[in-house]
Amino acid sequence: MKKLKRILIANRGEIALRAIRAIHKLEKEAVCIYSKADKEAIYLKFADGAVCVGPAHSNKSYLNIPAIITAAEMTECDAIFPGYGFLSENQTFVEICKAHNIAFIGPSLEVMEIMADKSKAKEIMKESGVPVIPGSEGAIASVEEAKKQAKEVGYPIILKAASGGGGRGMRVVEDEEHIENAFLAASNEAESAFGDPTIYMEKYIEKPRHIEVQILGDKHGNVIHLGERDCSLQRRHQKLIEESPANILDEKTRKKLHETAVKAAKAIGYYSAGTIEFLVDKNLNFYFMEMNTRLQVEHPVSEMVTGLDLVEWMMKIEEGEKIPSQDEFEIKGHSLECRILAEDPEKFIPSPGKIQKLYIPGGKDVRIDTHIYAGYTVPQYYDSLLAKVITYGKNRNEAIKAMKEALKEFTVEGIKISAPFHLKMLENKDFINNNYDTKYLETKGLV
Ligand code: MV4
Repeated sequence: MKKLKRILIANRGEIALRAIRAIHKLEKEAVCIYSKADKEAIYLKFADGAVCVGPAHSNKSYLNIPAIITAAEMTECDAIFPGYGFLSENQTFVEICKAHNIAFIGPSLEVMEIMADKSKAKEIMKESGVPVIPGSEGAIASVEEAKKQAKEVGYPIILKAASGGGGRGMRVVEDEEHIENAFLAASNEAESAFGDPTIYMEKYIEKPRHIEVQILGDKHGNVIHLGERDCSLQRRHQKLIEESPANILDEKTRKKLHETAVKAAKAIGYYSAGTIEFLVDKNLNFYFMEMNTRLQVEHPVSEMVTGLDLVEWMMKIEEGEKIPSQDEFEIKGHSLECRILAEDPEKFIPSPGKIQKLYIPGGKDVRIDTHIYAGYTVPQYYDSLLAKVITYGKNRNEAIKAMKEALKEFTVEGIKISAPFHLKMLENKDFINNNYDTKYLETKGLV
């Protein structure tokens, strides 16, 4: 496998800048793509090249495969880094990169295929000895079958789209009376959202925690974990605060969770960075939910507690380098991430526009990943992530304290940001006591 010289970043915003930094650290060149709406992005000046790939709408720019491949070829890039979102889990894109002799910095097409079908992924995990949530064996063909299976599984059940993610095509069903409508609605929703009406069924886990394990695999069959993240504080499937480690776990469960994640990744021959998501019930039983075959927004908290640079490793893994062994690094301390959005903190509606005044916090235990600057206009076309504030401490309390200080300092004038909401959560007794679940914000009427 050959060394990469120039890498095209097929993304925008904070993750594009994050990638430029990793690429330069490895003494390679970075080429950015950008849409017309992003032509004022400051990170384009930090890159070694920048190519406009189309108008604002992402279908015509950041998702425009022919334009992106052309940009890579014109600038003689030997690899593409996809970041998260956009084309990061697009199998067609991976195939086209391959056909053009451009390396895709991510996992193999084969594992992406397996994990894209949630129902199939579950079957493979079950066969590999990974605990899965009890439910239907594969897809459910009809309302009659749904009724029959639900009787066996026991209500409440949850219907999920095989091609789903992010909660679309999902229905919780309390009793037989409601299953017909729920099944048809879920199937319709799945068809229109993903072009695939396939539905499968699971026992519904009440008030779960969402805990995921960061893994890293290389092309020599080695897999390591970088500990777990607790991402339970969400609003409509959007994560708001993430942290590592998950303090609700005891040492024994944590060890078992890590071993299970490594076993799962090894079973499919996974390489690159990936995340195995688990649902954890009240009794700390954990179950495989799905695997994300990409870098995630919240990867910095895992970097903070391990000292490893995930983006750097994704590139080195692509080049064929061996990853460090599990005992070559320690997992220590505690890290928290708040996603600062261009959003009204009370009404949760987007707040694009021009940043008139800006102060970005700092300090020894504070890391800020952001692409914004004073005078920057936040475009309305993309997701509203402005900055990730990541803090570190010896323990959870210290990380929370550092976060409160950082958020109080964070000053943005001209548009609204979500920081006041985050600050409120950091003062919330249930959050402080780690006593919440994935439905907390909705249940408590906090959103
Ligand atoms: C579940 C569940 C309860 N029981 N599955 C939501 C997103 C999708 N990836 C899976 N999800 C869930 N699956 C069973 N069997 C509850 C959720 C869920 C959830 C999970 C993680 C984080 C936030 C969530 C919010 C609502 C529902």
